[in-house]
Amino acid sequence: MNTGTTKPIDLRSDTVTQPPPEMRRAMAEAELGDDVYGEDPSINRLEALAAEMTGKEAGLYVSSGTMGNLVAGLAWCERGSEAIVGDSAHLLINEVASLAFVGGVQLRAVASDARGLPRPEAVEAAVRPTAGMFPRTAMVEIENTHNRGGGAAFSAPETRSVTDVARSHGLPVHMDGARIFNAAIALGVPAADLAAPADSLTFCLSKGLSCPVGSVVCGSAEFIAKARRMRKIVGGGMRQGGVLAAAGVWALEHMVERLAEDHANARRLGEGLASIQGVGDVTDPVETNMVYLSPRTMSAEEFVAALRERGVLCGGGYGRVRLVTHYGVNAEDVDEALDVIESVARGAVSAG
Ligand code: TLP
Repeated sequence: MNTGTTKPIDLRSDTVTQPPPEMRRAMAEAELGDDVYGEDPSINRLEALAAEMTGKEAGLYVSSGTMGNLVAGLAWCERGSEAIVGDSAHLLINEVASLAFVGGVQLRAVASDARGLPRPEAVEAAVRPTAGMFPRTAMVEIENTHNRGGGAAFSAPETRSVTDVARSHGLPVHMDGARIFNAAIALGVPAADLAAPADSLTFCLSKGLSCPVGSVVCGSAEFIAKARRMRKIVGGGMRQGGVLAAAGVWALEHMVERLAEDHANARRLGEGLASIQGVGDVTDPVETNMVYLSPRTMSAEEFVAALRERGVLCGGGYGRVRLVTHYGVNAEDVDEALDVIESVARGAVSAG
């Protein structure tokens, strides 16, 4: 039995990434002002760059992806209205019902395909009639890349199959594009092309782009002005937050292209897992930086615990183990993790 790795290999999430030294330097040297007065040059620069790269008019720096999706939802949806989401959306499952809690917005979950895209016919059927007794449908939400969908990267035509339905009812679309740059690199297109079918999007700086914190909401100038008020309501005024935003500027300039390495490492991991006899079902094809494994011989929780004991960290639940590649993991780490996984899988097979 493989007794473990020489150092912990953390495949739980790309949120565990540490800022590179040059990014820390950019943070230390950032020009600062009071963002609530609109005077922080580093935040203003980040917001302008984010808007340009996503093809939107304006941007808004927020502390997290959860805050970004919340303030966007609050800007689109009034209390007592309803937002349509796919039934495996991060917003529905992993954001502590924030829109319901803070905004009084009801989420209506609709069937999605295996990669997480809401089915257009399910979205069509979920739009409420305008009669007095119904909640008003106020927004449709989609996710790209899709976390529970195995890191699926949706092309603009795929996304449009859903957003066209929203548009035919005059509904705005918010895109949870936490990993939109992973999608753009995987598909070989600008992020702006993928964001185009949506009216607004949130993307994260503190995942594969390796910033310590932060996300940006992008959309029309009018929408961002509303979202800015909502950010203030939830206590998200940034003051001298430029010390953090400078990391985001540096990341957008230097960390986007390298996401291809994470994708290559994830493919290596997926192929390695698929070649381990009896380990279970593995994401195929691996589209971006995530690999899911449904272990055959033990529960996901047992699998995660057995790997953790041997220095490989990953996440697990609902019968699946998630492994995510990122800036802190290289090809040798992937190979070392595969050795550990093979040994755990072999141990379980011979014990069973
Ligand atoms: N996702 C985290 C966990 O919450 C599951 C992760 O490790 O993947 N949208 C998507 C698609 C996300 O994956 C996440 C974070 C968020 C939004 C929220 O971002 P944060 O954590 O910055 O609030």
